[in-house]
Amino acid sequence: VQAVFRSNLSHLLDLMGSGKESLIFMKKRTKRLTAQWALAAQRLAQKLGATRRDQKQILVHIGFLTEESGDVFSPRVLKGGPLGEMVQWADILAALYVLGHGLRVTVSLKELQSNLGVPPGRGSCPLTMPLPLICRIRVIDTFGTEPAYNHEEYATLHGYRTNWGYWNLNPKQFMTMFPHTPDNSFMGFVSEELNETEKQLIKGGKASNMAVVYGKEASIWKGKEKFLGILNKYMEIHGTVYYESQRPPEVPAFVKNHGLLPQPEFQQLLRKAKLFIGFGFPYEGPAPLEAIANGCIFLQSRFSPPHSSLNHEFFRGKPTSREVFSQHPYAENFIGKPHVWTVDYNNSEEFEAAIKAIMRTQVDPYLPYEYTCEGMLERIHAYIQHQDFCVAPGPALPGAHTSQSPFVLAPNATHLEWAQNASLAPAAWPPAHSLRAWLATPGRACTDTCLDHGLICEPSFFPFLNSQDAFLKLQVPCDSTESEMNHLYPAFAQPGQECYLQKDPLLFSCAGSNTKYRRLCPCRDFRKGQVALCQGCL
Ligand code: U2F
Repeated sequence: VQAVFRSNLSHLLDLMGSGKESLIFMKKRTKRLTAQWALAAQRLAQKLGATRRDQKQILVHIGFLTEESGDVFSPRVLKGGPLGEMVQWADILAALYVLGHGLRVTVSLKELQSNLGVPPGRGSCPLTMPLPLICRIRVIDTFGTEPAYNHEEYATLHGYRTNWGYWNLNPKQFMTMFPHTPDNSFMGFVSEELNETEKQLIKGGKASNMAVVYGKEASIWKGKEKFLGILNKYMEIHGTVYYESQRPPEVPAFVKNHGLLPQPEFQQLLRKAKLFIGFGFPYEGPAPLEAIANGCIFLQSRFSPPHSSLNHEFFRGKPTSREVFSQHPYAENFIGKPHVWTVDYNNSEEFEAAIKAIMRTQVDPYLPYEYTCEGMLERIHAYIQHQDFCVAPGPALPGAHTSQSPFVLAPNATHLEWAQNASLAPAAWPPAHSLRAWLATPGRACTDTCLDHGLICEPSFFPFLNSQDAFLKLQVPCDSTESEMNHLYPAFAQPGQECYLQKDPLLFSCAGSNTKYRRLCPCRDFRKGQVALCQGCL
């Protein structure tokens, strides 16, 4: 069956169920964005022309919202708790629905099990799932799971075992909120897009001295008096901090606190403001993208040393060793100046100078293509058409065989999965001709090495580099070659001129580095504003 684009989302709203504050938030968002989704669908349909799209049957289990997992989100929706995840879940559902796929949504373990036809107790976690289902899973995983943490035996032996991960999935089955490491698939979410008239209106209506502070929870403001004091010399400060009856003590009296706002009103506030200022938390949320899309400049602190699971409570236990150099690395690296200013907050002069310069800087509202509705539809369309983990070439995955029965799963994290059509040909994707190999400098990860060359690491190309022949072609002088399990291999160790090959394809990893090694890195090009897709990848 061919998938047909949908522009009426009322049936989706019914599918999403009701009752919980989290679902109410998600449904309001979906309803508000209906026109944007419809327009995006029209544009993508035009772009794809006569491309055949198969309709998939997709079950989305929102594990985090189930009673079985404790549903910590729903009670905090109206109290300043995280909304970023719900933004993403709403947008994923909308994208799948608009693309025309068959959709089912479950928010309890019971519903999940009855949809899967598995006995109670099974089905919520890949480790307890029937094998044929495993290769059909997609896991929505905000911060990502690096291969070293995903490989159960390796993680256990080498200290990478955390509360999450070690599921032996193809790392691409984990789908993230931002493009962290290309070992995972970048799923993303959307931000509202402005048309030209709206952009002009907003530019004209900006108050150059109005700042909005990033942070709906009072704790984020704690200990920030010094910065707020400096900022207050130049700008009128607004906040959207949740409070019960009186002003939270962390928020100084000179701040105009609106309380937690409904999403559309928060957008309106951003439209008037010049500056959106972060104080270091939350990490990597949607709000800075919304601010920039509404013509604000985002000012944030540089982290030196960088935060990671090794030194910061928030990241501890997360299956990643990624080092975070600022509150919002995507904003810093993929957007940058003039929209994003990353400065050392410990240096008051630098901080103050940035505020003064920002007040004089004109910017246009800006939204990267990958965070528009069309960009998200394009990306998910490409994944659905091309990613097939049941017939993965190279890596021998558990449950790597096809079956007609659709989908599945999830415990604590939210998981999303779609059925793959068993007849789908395992065509190489991305196409192998986009491979560009690079030998990293000692201590450099493949993620960074590829970016250094204006490219992106592509883990599915590792098998092409994992041979003596590949080392030879790159003119690496190997005195000897060994094959071992190590997530940094293939690599070259300088003293001794030894070349190392990867023994277990499940461990191929763009992330990771060690000064002992020069890693052999598979890179590819990417579309401007759509880093997940190579030039010839649609
Ligand atoms: C992140 O979650 P957060 O919810 O803290 O992320 P934010 O960037 O603050 O924004 C989420 C949404 O909240 C909305 C705003 C954003 O789309 O439009 N909002 C609102 O409705 N009313 C207001 O007054 C202010 C904002 C992140 F997404 C998660 O991955 C992290 O787990 C979490 C903790 O670091 O931070």
